[in-house]
Amino acid sequence: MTSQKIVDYSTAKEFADEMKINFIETSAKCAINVEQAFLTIVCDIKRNLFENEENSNTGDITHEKRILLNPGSSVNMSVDCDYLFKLLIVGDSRVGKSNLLLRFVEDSYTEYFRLCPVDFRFHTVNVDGKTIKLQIWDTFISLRFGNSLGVLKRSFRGAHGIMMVYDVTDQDTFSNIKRWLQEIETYCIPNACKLLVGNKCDMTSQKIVDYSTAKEFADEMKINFIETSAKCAINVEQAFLTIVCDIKRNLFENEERYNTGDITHDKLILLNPRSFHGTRSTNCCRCC
Ligand SMILES: Nc1nc2c(ncn2[C@@H]2O[C@H](COP(=O)(O)OP(=O)(O)OP(=O)(O)O)[C@@H](O)[C@H]2O)c(=O)[nH]1
Ligand SMILES: [Mg+2]
Repeated sequence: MTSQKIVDYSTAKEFADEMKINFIETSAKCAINVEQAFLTIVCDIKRNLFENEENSNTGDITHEKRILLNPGSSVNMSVDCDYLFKLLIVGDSRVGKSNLLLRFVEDSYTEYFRLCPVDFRFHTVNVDGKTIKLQIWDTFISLRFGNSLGVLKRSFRGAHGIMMVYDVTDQDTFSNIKRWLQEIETYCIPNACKLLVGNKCDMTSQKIVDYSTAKEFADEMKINFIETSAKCAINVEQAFLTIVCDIKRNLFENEERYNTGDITHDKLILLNPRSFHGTRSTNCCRCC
């Protein structure tokens, strides 16, 4: 009812931002944003649940409360894997973040795909005989909106690895990687593994950011770099495996530091859920 509209979007958005709650305009009559509204709150609950589950793992909330939030989880879902890694995919709008996730998790691709501002999928990989469960968070958060950064900040919490994606046909998305790096440095755990991903490499004739420029930048920043195409399934699995191996290497370095007393037990079990659940005895080798 645009002509009769009195409460304008920006007033309501400002209020919602102030109250730190999500906001969406809908039309039940014209089926505008209705599903999106429900999905937004569902994702929020889901994120809340997993944050609580993380807090439960670190002892911040009680076991009873966690079960209340997740009735099917009296047996923690992370026990069936050797490691549980949290990955985050960030980057400017339309660079192909969701499609990279879709390609990796479902081997599919779509021209139009939009998740809630932050959502995640699970995917399990096997690396060197270890079962690694990945909780991969997809975002569509813009650096331009202050409030989104609040959401981003929460998403960054506990992330072991971050994929920073740009579009090889769009210079701005590459230039903004520096800003994404700053956000990561601000909000992420120290030593979180980073991977620079140049997506849409199938669009060779429109390519603007060439491989050597991006590689030089990545080398300078001391991060890994890979070009991918979610559309043509080029290097997508490779990209995810690169960051997984990086995190795993990082973990073992930390485990060594734990053995030499440099790092606390709490930090270690966060990285290795199976050891937390007691299937590994204290004097057992790390391969259990
Ligand atoms: N040619 C080509 N197009 C791609 C590729 N990946 C994604 N696209 C297209 O780029 C557009 C954006 O893809 P998305 O996966 O939705 O991008 P996103 O980064 O998740 O976008 P937001 O969620 O809006 O931030 C869609 O039209 C995709 O079909 C790719 O590898 N090659
Ligand atoms: Mg997306």
